[in-house]
Amino acid sequence: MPTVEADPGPFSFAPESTALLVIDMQRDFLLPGGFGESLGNDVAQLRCTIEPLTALLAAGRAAGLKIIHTREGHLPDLSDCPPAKLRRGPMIGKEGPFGRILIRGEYGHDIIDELRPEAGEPVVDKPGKGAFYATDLSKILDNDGIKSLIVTGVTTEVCVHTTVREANDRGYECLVIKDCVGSYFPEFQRVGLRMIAAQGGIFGWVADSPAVIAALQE
Ligand code: C5J
Repeated sequence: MPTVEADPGPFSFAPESTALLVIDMQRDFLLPGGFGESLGNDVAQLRCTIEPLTALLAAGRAAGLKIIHTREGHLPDLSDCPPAKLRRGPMIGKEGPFGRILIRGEYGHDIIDELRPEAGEPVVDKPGKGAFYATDLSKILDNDGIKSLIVTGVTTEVCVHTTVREANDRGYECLVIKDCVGSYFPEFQRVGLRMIAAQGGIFGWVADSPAVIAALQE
């Protein structure tokens, strides 16, 4: 069974029951000139994940891992966007440089070209930060007997963290890939990753992508 050197200890996984989860690698969050940048964020802090994630995806596909992508966003009429979220994110649904911000079907809502899903890879649209809330993710994982998740994407302390916490409570073993998750805030990246593996791995494990790629290729 492939085993990866990780924090707080070795992480072993069976490829046939492991999914590689790619969270919210969307243009609205990652493109220069987009929604994320318009909030004053430095998108370079997220864009540094693209290259390692491209390599990890290639290795995951070659090893036969199930690949699942997610996108955060809402229906055009915003009926699935809680008023409380809209009050604190008033730009959601407004016209931006890449279409209506975080609205399904708009250019900015979709996944960046570099990480475009391949045919047959599920794309889970989620209205919340967690990938389990109000989605079919549990069913998709159950149907394929998935027990372990290799977690990547953005942002580390928001959608990645929420999803890992949801997954951990549902009994999945989560390995978070440190160079394949990104935050606009270096401090949140550092502390977010520490929080996953603290206290003996309270939410899961943390490792580098080269270690996972090497394990997949053994
Ligand atoms: C945020 C996300 N940060 N995908 N979304 O609002 O983490």
